[in-house]
Amino acid sequence: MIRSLKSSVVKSGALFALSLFTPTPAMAAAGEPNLKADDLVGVTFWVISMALVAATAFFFLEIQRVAPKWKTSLTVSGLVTLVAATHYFYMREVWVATGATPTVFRYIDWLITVPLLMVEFYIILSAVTKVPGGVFWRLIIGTLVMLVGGYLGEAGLMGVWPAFIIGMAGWACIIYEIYFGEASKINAESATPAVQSAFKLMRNIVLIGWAIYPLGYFLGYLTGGSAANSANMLNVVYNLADFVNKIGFGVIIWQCAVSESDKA
Ligand SMILES: *C/C=C(C)/C=C/C=C(C)/C=C/C1=C(C)CCCC1(C)C
Repeated sequence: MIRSLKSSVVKSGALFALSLFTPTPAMAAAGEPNLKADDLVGVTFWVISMALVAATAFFFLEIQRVAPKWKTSLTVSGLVTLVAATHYFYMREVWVATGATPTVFRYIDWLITVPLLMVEFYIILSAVTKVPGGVFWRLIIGTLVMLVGGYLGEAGLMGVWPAFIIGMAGWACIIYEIYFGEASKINAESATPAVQSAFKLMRNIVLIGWAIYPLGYFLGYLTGGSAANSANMLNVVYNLADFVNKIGFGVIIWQCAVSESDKA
């Protein structure tokens, strides 16, 4: 009785929170520019923002299904997609209304969501063993170097090539930590089989899924193509990358949490 009451409170809370972030069609009716049929980049902004909303509802609702020590990971996954969905509503408006690349919104989103994703590595290991704080800090510092580098390049505050190299160096630090550093050793030595396989999948996402971002940067700034083509490529590729790396990453954690919880 209490349990079902609690779960319906959780459910209505999650749905209410989502409804706050879902803009009404009135926004489009009030003279805002409409999404054009040939604006494929704009369509990807819409599709991804809705997928992020759905993923957020899913992760939050599934919290009640998993064992207590897995709830935090699912909460963080839901926060990542919630923060991203909210930024996508703004990015989509900028793109549809002006055709400009929403760089500032994009980087504010990344500045919040990428550290949250990094924290997931720390949390899933901490659910099964003791993890030193250094692991956490190395992941966060790598993230900041990567994002600050990218931003300086995209905002025109630095040459696009040197900024790219700084960003790549930050990403390399993260990859080192999760493939060869302390985080990887703790996983290999102390984690349960389900955590180990989730950890490995997650780090493959950071290596392969995340590689889509520097590819987007390259296509957007370093090919010497026309400004319009470059902006289209940049935004489509970043949008696709967010779909894989925010929703896909969350689904892996969800799968791990469910299989570990059902075992108990
Ligand atoms: C949810 C958002 C995510 C997971 C964003 C990830 C962003 C990156 C992995 C960005 C990487 C970049 C480089 C490795 C080089 C410089 C340019 C960046 C910032 C696009």
